[in-house]
Amino acid sequence: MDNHLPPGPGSFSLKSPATKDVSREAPPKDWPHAPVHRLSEHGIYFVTAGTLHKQRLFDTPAKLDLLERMLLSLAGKWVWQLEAWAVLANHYHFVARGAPDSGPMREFLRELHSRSAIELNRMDGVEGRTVWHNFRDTRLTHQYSYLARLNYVHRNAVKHGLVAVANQYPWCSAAWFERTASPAQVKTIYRFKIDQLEVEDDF
Ligand code: NI
Repeated sequence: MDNHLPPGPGSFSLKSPATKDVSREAPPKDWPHAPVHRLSEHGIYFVTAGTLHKQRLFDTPAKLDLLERMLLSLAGKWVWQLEAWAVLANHYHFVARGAPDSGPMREFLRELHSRSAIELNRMDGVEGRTVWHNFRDTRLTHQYSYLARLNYVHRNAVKHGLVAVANQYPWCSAAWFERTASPAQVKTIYRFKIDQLEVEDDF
């Protein structure tokens, strides 16, 4: 036998290509349009929602990705333009601008909470676990309070001690804002004092 002969065509097989279950991946990141920074007659809302008992349920990058992407894509579906957002392990905040064809905020949040809970429970292999506790939405009617809350949300990861500089936190709007807004807008917003704001944020 000559061991140096190549193997016959029937003696080897190609590895089957790796299959990827895309249904298990978070939806693509659906970036909002550039921020506007004027009050809107259709309403601008500041929303905070927390998990039940403030449990840190979104405690991995994949779970934070899931929640952030669902927030961004459902905001698009319900026609709420996100201007600032921060997604953390046990709560989130956002500022969203309404338009004439925006759907009801409560319906948008209901769908976000129900779909994110189902998907998170599936990832964790648990059934029927309550994920969300409540939410608070405030309509912003004064320019100062609106702009200060934009800054508050962009920088929320810093407030919670997760990063030193807001744009280092991947699941918030800071890096997007710095990339999308004009340098003057960024400067103006980041200058707003936020330590005096009364925001429920003891998460
Ligand atoms: Ni917070």
